[in-house]
Amino acid sequence: MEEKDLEQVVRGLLRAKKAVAFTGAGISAESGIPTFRGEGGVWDKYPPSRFGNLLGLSWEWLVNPGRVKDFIKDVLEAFLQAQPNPAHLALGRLEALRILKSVITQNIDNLHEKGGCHKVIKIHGSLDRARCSRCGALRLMGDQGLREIVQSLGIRKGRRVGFLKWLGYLLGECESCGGRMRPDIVFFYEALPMDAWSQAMAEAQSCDLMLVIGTSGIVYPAAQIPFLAKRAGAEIVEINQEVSPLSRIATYRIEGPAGETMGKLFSLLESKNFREWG
Ligand code: BV8
Ligand code: ZN
Repeated sequence: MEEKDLEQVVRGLLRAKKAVAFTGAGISAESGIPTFRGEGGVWDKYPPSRFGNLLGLSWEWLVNPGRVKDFIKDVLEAFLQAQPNPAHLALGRLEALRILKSVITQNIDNLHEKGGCHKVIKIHGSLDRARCSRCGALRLMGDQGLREIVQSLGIRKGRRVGFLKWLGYLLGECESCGGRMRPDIVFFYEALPMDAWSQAMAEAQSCDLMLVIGTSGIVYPAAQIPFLAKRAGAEIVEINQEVSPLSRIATYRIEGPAGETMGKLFSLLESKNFREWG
């Protein structure tokens, strides 16, 4: 990671009227949440054809319920032990300085919020929320609620019911209409939540700098977001450990781990910021 690139990005951030961040699993990797692709990724152990969509999960549940429980337990335990890393904290500080106006994330963890960001647009949903399949009512489960689910995985003998019905037992009924609750996350082949998606597009089309951090830029429609920003004239700063399909539209590319890079970037900005503006 070249010092001069960092300087350029800091200048860009100080100049920007509206900086927005677009993040993927890579920003949470240093917090111990495995990414999806690449070495040791989630999809290595749990192929997305079976674990990334509801049909696949329902089939796996029929043939191998124990493996589905292991998948849910692994995902929940990684989520529960994770703490924000310097990248999440740097974004929280950039928001506090009113440089960063929002974070659009593909991640379903809550590390941006724990890192101090308030305007977090979660286009693939959130693991700590359940949603009613009938009326759409949301329920925040919090860490305690998720811990109880991990415990009940071990004791609840999943009667031979369908996967979604079993999930409904696990998550309890909707308080508003008694309907079946499901995780408020977007599986493959499911539509993204309209409100979050329209907010994300509006933010992308009105920013003049986008930090694109830790995403492989493979999953659509999410991967369109940086292209929308580019088309609207924004500078694109890609922070990633490797090249991605988004690299070709990057104004600046910083190759390195998000935590270390964003930590360095923020301390440079703080020194430059106060020096210039002090
Ligand atoms: C939809 C939630 C339609 C669940 C996720 C063929 C071509 C194009 C598209 C498609 C196609 N076939 C199907 C599709 C559509 C499909 C899709 O895009 N598939 C891809 C695989 C081709 N998309 C969908 O199905 C979407 N829905 O299209 O619906 C529709 C419309 C109307 C009505 C009905 C239906 C839904 C997509 C959402 C799926 N849900 N997750 C869960 O979490 O289990 S996707 C999953 O992958 C994650 O949520 C994540 O958002 C997404 C992308 O992954 P990344 O975040 O980028 O992570 P990844 O591991 O890939 O990469 C990590 C990156 O970080 C790497 O670049 C790595 O180098 C870097 N890195 C690692 N460590 C670090 C780091 N960088 C910095 N520092 C580090 N330390
Ligand atoms: Zn309901």
